[in-house]
Amino acid sequence: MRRFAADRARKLIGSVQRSLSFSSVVADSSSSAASSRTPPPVTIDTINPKVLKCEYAVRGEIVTHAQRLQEELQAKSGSHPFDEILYCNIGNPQSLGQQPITFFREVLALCDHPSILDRDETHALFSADAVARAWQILDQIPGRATGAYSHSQGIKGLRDTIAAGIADRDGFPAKADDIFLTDGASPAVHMMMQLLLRSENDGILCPIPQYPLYSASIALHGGTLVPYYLDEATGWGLEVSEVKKQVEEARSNGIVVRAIVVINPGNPTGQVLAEDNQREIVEFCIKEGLVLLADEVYQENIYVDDKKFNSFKKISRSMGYGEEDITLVSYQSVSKGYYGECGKRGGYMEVTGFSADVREQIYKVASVNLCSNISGQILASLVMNPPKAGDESFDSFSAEKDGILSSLARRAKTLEDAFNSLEGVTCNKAEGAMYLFPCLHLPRKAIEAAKAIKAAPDAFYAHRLLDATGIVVVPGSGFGQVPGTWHIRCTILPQEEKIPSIVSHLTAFHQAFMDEFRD
Ligand code: DCS
Repeated sequence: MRRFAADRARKLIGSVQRSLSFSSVVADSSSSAASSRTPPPVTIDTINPKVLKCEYAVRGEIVTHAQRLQEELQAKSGSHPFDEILYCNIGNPQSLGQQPITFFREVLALCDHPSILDRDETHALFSADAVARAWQILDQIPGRATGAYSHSQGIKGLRDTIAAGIADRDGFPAKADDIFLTDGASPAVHMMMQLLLRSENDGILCPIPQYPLYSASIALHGGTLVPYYLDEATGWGLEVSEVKKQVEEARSNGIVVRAIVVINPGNPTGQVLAEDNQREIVEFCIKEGLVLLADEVYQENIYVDDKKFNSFKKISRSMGYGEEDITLVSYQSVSKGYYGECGKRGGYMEVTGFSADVREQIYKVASVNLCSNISGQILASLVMNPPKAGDESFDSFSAEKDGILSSLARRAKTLEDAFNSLEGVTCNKAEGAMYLFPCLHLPRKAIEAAKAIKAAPDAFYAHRLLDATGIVVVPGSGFGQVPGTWHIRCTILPQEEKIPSIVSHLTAFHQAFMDEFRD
């Protein structure tokens, strides 16, 4: 991970130096220009070092390479041994053909163009409950102005709807005042890091492997990532004894551990936490005085019958703990679930257990960004309050939702089986979320070949896979992993009809790779 950053930084430095020497050649031919030339105001050496330190592998170097291959394919078909690039690097369902939920889009369209709400044709084209919902939402927006800035926490009526949806989900009350609507979950994560991290002596516990938004935002906000390792042997289990050990070690190194990130269901690891395990984590946070940052964006993505999503708020309240006992942030997003509306940028965080003066500061930070986009806000209210039995759209909505989720479950299982059938590959079940994270037991010669070109072995494998098949996956080194182990992350999102050909290409590639490097 670090080596790639350094390589990239060196490349950037190289290109800046090249452009500098070019300008000095030009300058040499015109001495008056040379004398007026001032050094560039920004160089790679003078930008914020926290920016240099920050990495985000999901859209990293391998994706840049894939985009280059795609351009080459477009310029000359047949230039590579595949017809298309399959982006399995990112959880972006609609980019791979997943269709949006009709009811959600109907409401969005009507809210954005309310002048059609009263037209006869509208009632023929849109479902009655979508029309009714659009009116209801517009009535909650001052002046029905969807193009106006809203309250910095988001439109109050939408937050009421979301709070009611959370209460329905959990069986415990939720308040609109606790909801901050954001442009996806990412800005909400940044906001909390900004609030918590005062210096590099402040640490945030993060699972390893983790979704690199966390390592990136901790780096950008100048804190320290305190890792706790998930146990691959027990299906990426979260052992509180491991977390405790890491907290103690961090504290002995002078780090003030402020919060723990728990991603449930897990990214990239796909595990769904058991209720008992969640109780232990809640107890641990209370005992150690940690903020619990619960990333619950995959709450609708569960693929196994024996596991169920439970929010940390529900777990802590059901243990009898109230706001005064535990400080909890829950993130939700419109990007995931069965809706997959990543590009609409909607989401929220529910913050509970902060004192009034700290809450004011969170509000102040939110207000600096004015507000999140209104379509994203509307969508967040829709995903937390979808059509109910008896509504006109209910049957078609349920068919769309169940169709997407059951297909994702089948794709997860087929790809899991495919990885497990490869020589030297073991893959835990994706109980939830959108990814598989198989472990590659690579031959010694492959590891040496990777080292010879200064690449991490899993990055080397991922590059070879891309060059041979057009399949883009992310090397495990982008998420963190136990040193000496190698993984790749592959989404389960390609459309179902493409899965058999992905499996056969993957299998053929892997066999050839193993044959090439067999010890
Ligand atoms: N939290 C987790 C666990 C995520 O996986 C993601 C996105 C986010 C937060 C932020 O998403 P939004 O800002 O869109 O709400 N997942 C990335 C990933 O791993 N692939 O695609 C994006």
